[in-house]
Amino acid sequence: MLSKAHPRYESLVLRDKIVKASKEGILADSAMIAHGRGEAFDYLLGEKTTLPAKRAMYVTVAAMILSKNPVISVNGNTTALAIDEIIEFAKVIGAKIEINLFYRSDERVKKITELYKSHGYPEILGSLDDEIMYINEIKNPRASASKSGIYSADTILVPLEDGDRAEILSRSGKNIITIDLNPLSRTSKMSDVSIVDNVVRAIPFMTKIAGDLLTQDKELLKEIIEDFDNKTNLEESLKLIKEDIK
Ligand code: PTJ
Repeated sequence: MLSKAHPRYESLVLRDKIVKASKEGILADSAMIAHGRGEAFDYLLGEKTTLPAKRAMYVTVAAMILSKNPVISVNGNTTALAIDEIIEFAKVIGAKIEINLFYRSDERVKKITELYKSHGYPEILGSLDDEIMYINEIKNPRASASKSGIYSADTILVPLEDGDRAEILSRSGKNIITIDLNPLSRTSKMSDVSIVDNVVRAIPFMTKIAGDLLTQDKELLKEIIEDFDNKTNLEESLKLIKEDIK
């Protein structure tokens, strides 16, 4: 039993979720390595949501509201860390959720599908019985996507993504938004909007923002998007890390 008095309580709770999900067969074998890398960057960011991250989240929510078919792509880690928060955000923002795994196996897809169902989300895409297509006609598991989800989406939120897939998606002409604690990752650099924050803080924060932005004029939402420059925003995140180290 973890003590709330422990100075690293919140971080330990996340580790606990990852360990549990790993034992249940939800995660990829290398999921803990990915989590550890995320932890290291979160530590350098002071384990808080920074101003550039908030800015990117306003842009994300505005873009998702204005999109015709926004989709949230989920993998093992995202599911283990924030399944309920993702379902809530998807419902508030009117997005679909699609399972998309880097290390895809029928067994993991089945388990993750069942998990979403048991958390009250039966309409999950990317399941074994879903119709799968190939983005840019690339016959490679990286490019596979649900016909009514990522394949036809105009905006895709891809938390904790790997660089290869972000690159394929980015070349498809869709709006690609990532949540990645590493501002130097290929995914962060390839995406149109990169939220440098922990997925467990970012998703609930965006649900809150959505409550506000859904009531706003569409022109204002367009302005929020037009004023944003991802490269400059990523540089600001890096600058914050450097200042923190000093
Ligand atoms: O479930 P699967 O099969 O799709 O596999 C998922 C992983 C994450 C194992 C796979 O996509 C992978 O290997 O990813 P990478 O290449 O290790 O990239 C993961 C990125 O997510 C890294 O840049 C980490 O810094 C970042 N990251 C890790 N934990 C978090 C995070 N970003 C935001 N929030 C986190 N909690």
